[in-house]
This record gives sequence, structure tokens and C-alpha cells, in this order.
Amino acid sequence: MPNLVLSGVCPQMEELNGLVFEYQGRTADNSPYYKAQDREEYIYYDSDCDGEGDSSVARWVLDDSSPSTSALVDLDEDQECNYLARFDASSSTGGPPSSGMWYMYCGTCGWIKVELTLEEDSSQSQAGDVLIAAARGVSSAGASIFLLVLAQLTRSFV
Ligand SMILES: [Ca+2]
Ligand SMILES: [Ca+2]
Repeated sequence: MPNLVLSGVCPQMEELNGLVFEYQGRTADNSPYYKAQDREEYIYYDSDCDGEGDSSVARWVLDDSSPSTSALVDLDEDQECNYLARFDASSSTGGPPSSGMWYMYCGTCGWIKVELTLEEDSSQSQAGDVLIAAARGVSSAGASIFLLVLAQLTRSFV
């Protein structure tokens, strides 16, 4: 599963922009969940965030609490719906939205609808390509040195 890069966060939560979320596995209802690199921020799916039954709709949440992988509802086990942002979704199929209107907590501005983007991170494969290119460069440099030495040896034999 590719990493997801978060953007579109409101200015009050600016430090979350650019966070790279890594796929961690699946929670008990088989939804994928993610954790930010070097930071306690998670994206997971909670079909009932306070665990009280029909009072809350199913949603993706961006939360600083780590989700349980065994609980089917109230995954952060606080009997409340505390998180940084939410995106209502009747199903978790297909993972969190690549782009969507989330309700986000924006500090002094309160809860605001913002369009958050979770873009698949392609930098990993690009880094791989660069390594391959570098390896090719090294081997061709090695080959030319070899040819140069060979040429000199040949010359000294003449
Ligand atoms: Ca909860
Ligand atoms: Ca929470």
C-alpha cells in the first residue's frame, strides 16, 4: 500500500500539511489504517466513534489517538468522538478519500469544512529509480576505467 501525503489543512493546523501517512494494516472491521511518520497522528475508520449505537454516523477520522485493531466501534476507546478531523462515509471500501471535504478542528476558528487531499506518495519509487541510475553510472564508470587500463596495458606490450 502506498503512503499518503496529507495537504489542504487549515492554517491553524499548518504543521499537519505534508505529513506522510504510512499504511499500518487493517482494523477489526477490515478498514485500512495509517500512521504519520514520526508523529502520533492516525487516519482510521470508525463506524461509531463514541460506541453508543445509532448516535454517530460512520466516518474516517484524523486523530492523535492510536486506534484499536480489535474493537469494532469507538476504536480509540474513549467513549467520545474526539479527533482533529472527520469525513463521513457509509463504507470504508477504497480507503480514505484521495480528496474530500472534511470537518476539521481549526483552533480559534472552530470546526471548518476543508478540502483535504491524501495523495499517494510516489517519492519511494522515484528514490529507487535514482538508486538504479546511480548504480548504472557507477558500473559504466568502472567499465571505462577497466578499458583505459586495458588500453594502457596493451600499449605497454607493443
Ligand atoms: Ca472514540
Ligand atoms: Ca481520539
